[in-house]
Amino acid sequence: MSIDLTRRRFLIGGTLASTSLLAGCDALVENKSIDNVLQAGEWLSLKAQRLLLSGQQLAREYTEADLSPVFKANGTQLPETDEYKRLMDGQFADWRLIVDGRVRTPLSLSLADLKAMPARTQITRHDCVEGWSAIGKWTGVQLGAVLEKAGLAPGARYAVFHCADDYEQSLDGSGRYYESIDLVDAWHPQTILSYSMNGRDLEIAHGAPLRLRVERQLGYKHAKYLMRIELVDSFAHIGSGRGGFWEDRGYQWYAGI
Ligand SMILES: Nc1nc2c(c(=O)[nH]1)N[C@H]1C(S)=C(S)[C@@H](COP(=O)(O)O)O[C@H]1N2
Ligand SMILES: [Mo]
Repeated sequence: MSIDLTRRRFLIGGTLASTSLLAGCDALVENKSIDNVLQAGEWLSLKAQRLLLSGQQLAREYTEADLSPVFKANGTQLPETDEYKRLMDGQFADWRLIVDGRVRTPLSLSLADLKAMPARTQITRHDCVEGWSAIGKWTGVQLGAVLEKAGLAPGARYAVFHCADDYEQSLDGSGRYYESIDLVDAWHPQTILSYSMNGRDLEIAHGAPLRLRVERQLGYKHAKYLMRIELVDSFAHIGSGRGGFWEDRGYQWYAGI
């Protein structure tokens, strides 16, 4: 068996185990019994172990001095759907992030809900296949924390990010932007749902109100204008079945750098 398969199995096992351990963490707040303390400790080491055993490396992080004076906006810079325009006109007060599919508890989260969760800030370099890079500062909530809230149901293997924009009307008729990552990247500490760039609210051009940062992969994986995260066992039924808008047009699904 390849190392990758072993890793995948470990992670899925770990993820399912974590949902019950997480229930222990919640209970800890109300009831500090020894059982729960042990469970919380186990949960922390599980996360640490997962990171070590999977050989997850962090993408390089930079300093404020490295920030690019100009960060190009690419792809869609203003979604044209009526739904998005309505949400934008209301300053995204009515926007909700849906988390559904193979989860135990489907979620509908407002921007305030996401901002109330622990935040992570990271200064990273974005590399676009079109041949430009830029360093930006991103703040958001770790995707793993959101998925822990929802709890994975059996069969969850990938997180699919459904976006608000139609990038083009071609192929199967729908040019809706979407992307997907596996659970290894979903739980990577630098994989965040970002609502702030360079210390300011995320601009429309960069994916407001919420975009994915998945720092060890190329630019097209960083889905902007997030509307829904769907947990699936396969993405064969979505778009043209290759796991993303650009993957359906020939790009690689795993865009690690
Ligand atoms: N929804 C959506 N997400 C997207 C795109 C897009 O067109 N629509 N373009 C991708 C590409 S190719 C890149 S390089 C980055 C650009 O992000 P930026 O506009 O913040 O520079 O977003 C990615 N995510
Ligand atoms: Mo890109």
